Amino acid sequence: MNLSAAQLRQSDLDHHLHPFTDNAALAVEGGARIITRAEGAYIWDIDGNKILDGMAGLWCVNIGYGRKELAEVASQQMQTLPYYNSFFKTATVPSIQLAERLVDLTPAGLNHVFFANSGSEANDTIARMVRYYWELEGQAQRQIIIGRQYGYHGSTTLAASLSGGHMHGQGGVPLAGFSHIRAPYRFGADNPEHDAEAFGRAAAQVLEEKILELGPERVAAFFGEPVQGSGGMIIPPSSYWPEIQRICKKYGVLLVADEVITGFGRTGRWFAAELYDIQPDLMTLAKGLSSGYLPISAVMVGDRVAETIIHKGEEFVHGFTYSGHPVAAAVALENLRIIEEEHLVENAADVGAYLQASLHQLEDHPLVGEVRGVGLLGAIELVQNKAPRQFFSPMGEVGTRCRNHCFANGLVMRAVRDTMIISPPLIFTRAQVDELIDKARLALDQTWVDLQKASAEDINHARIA
Ligand code: PXG
Repeated sequence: MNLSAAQLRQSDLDHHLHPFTDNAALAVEGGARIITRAEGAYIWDIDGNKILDGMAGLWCVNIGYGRKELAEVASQQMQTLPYYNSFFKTATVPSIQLAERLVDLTPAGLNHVFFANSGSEANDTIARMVRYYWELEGQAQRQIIIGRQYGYHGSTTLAASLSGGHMHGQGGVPLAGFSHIRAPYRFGADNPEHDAEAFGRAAAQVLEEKILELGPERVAAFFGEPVQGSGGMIIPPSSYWPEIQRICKKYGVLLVADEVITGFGRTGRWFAAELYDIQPDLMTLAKGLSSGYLPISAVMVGDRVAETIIHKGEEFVHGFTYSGHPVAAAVALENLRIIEEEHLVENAADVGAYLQASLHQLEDHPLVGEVRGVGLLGAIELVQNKAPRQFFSPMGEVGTRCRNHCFANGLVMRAVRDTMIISPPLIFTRAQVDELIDKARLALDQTWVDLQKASAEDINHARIA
């Protein structure tokens, strides 16, 4: 039986609890937009609307939609060996090949891989691994893990604890053993220092203060996204990461780079660790690893931790049924082949530079306080007043309004608070950047008109009152 769009929408409302969604509000708004197919950088909804996907799904469809090669590889692997695990002294060919490929691609020193199925699971894995590492090193009191405000590392209880305060408060989060420092968010700072580099260093030095406050002998690791994605596209000044690295080294604290968003070409380099010259002890990978075609994630483990776990440890009692799933691993390998052979990292750098230049053209808009970005990541900050910088209050309403206009204009752009976020597939062309900027400008204009109308109505209401 073929259900109509309205029937599907109703069924969705009746039975499907959506992630990160106010399900009651979704019902009031008439239910979900149902996406039915996709090709390249475009998605289509059930009503036939064609929409430019400025978010690559959820920051993950790096090679774009509709690549038949991945479907064929998955089909082949399913027919040969649909499943086997890597527990109990077994392995599968794709998982072995993918581990080697990842060791080759990632920065030097990351020579071991542990597979999971999502970024959240990979980060859970790292938290257990680093605490176990310190136990094996005879420093079992090193248990505290430091994350950052606006950080996002996933939604399991542990990954949400590690994430910033916006993820805390519901369902027993945060767990004990996590601490947080501020983000290098210059545009959002109360008193942004004029000099970006000085601001970056100061934001990093908060880590040293926190380590000293907690006691270095109690701190296991620091987790950071090289660029904070879903926290609002927070791009650190170039002084930030070298200082973080110096501080971690000084106190022996393990440095974890969560490259779930920034990995696999997003910033115009294979990994943002290269861009910022970070030498992480561990690295989290997911999303672009398979371009979202199947769920798979990986923990890259550096020699320091791997040597201890392998040579001093016993059985590491940790793993998932689907760790190193052969079909997901085969699809990931094919995805990496396409990224490499089609020079998509270079395309992200090249079209990314064009995107950054194009975004700057929006700075003259009355709603735009700042644009920023790197590679194929972009952000547009919407403000009530440009100078002095004043955010809207309450935050988030104007961003949501702008996002809704974008959708209606045929563009997916995400809103974080009042920051519009862009993260298109790495196959993006200059023509698609132009299309994105045109649609974004239209949405900004429509949002501006809405705000003028609202304030005119406020004035009229005030007169009547
Ligand atoms: N680390 C980072 C840096 C992420 O961005 C995760 C870990 C968790 O990955 P999984 O696979 O467990 O979801 C993420 C995920 C958004 C949005 O709205 C962002 C993510 C997930 C869902 C929504 O921006 N990032």
